[in-house]
Amino acid sequence: MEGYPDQRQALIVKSSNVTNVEHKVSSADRTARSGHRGGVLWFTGLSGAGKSTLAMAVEQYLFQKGFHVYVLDGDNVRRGLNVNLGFSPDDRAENIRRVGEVASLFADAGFICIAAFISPYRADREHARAAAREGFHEIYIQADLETCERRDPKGLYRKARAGAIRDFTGISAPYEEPASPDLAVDTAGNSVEDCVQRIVDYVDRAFALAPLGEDAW
Ligand code: ADX
Repeated sequence: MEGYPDQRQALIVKSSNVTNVEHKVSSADRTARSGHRGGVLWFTGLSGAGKSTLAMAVEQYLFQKGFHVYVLDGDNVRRGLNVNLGFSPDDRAENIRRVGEVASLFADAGFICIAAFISPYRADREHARAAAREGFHEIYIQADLETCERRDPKGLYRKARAGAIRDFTGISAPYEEPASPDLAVDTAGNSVEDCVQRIVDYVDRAFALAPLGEDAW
C-alpha cells in the first residue's frame, strides 16, 4: 500500500504578470494584538482515527482560552471549496494543495488553523508544510486500521469492503504514515480527553511567545 503514484500531473502555473502586494499590518502587529502567533496544526491519519473529533475539541478548548482558532475539516471543505475533487491520487493532491494554501493564509492572518485531512501521501503533506513554512506542525492522529474499521463512524469501511466505494484509504488506497511527525497521538489506547490534553500541551510549547512578560500566555 506504500508508494507515491508515478504519473503525477505537475502543477501548471497559468497566472502570469502578477506581483506580490505588501500588507501594511505586519504579522508582529497581529501577534501583539492576539497574544499568540499564527500557525497550522496539520492532523493526518486514517478515516475514523479521530481527526475531526479531536480537531473540534481542540478548537473549542483553544477558543475558550481566547485563541484565534479555526478548523478546516476534509468532509466540510469537500462540500464547498473542493466539491469538484474526488479521491484519485491527483484529486487528493489538489485537495491538499488548496487546503495547504488556505491554512497558510489563516496562519498569516494570525489564526491557529487546524487542518484535519487524511492527506495520505507524504509528498502532499510536504507541499502543505512548504506553504506554511516554519508555522507548520504535523500531528499524526494514529489508530490502527482494525480500530478504525471497528469504529466505522460513517459506515464507509463497510461500504468499501463491499466494493461500493473505490479508492478507500486503508482498504483500496494507500496511507503513508508520517516518518517523523511533530507529534503523534494514539487514539486507540487513550481517551479523547487525554488526546486533547496532549495536543493542547503541544500547542502551549510550540506557540509560546518569547518570554516578554505580558505577551506570554
Ligand atoms: S484526503 O485523502 O483528500 O485528505 P479528506 O480528508 O479530504 O481526504 O476526505 C476524507 C473524507 O472523505 C473521509 O472522512 C470520508 O468521510 C470521505 N470519503 C469518501 N470517499 C472516500 C475515499 N475513497 N477514501 C477516503 N475517504 C473518503
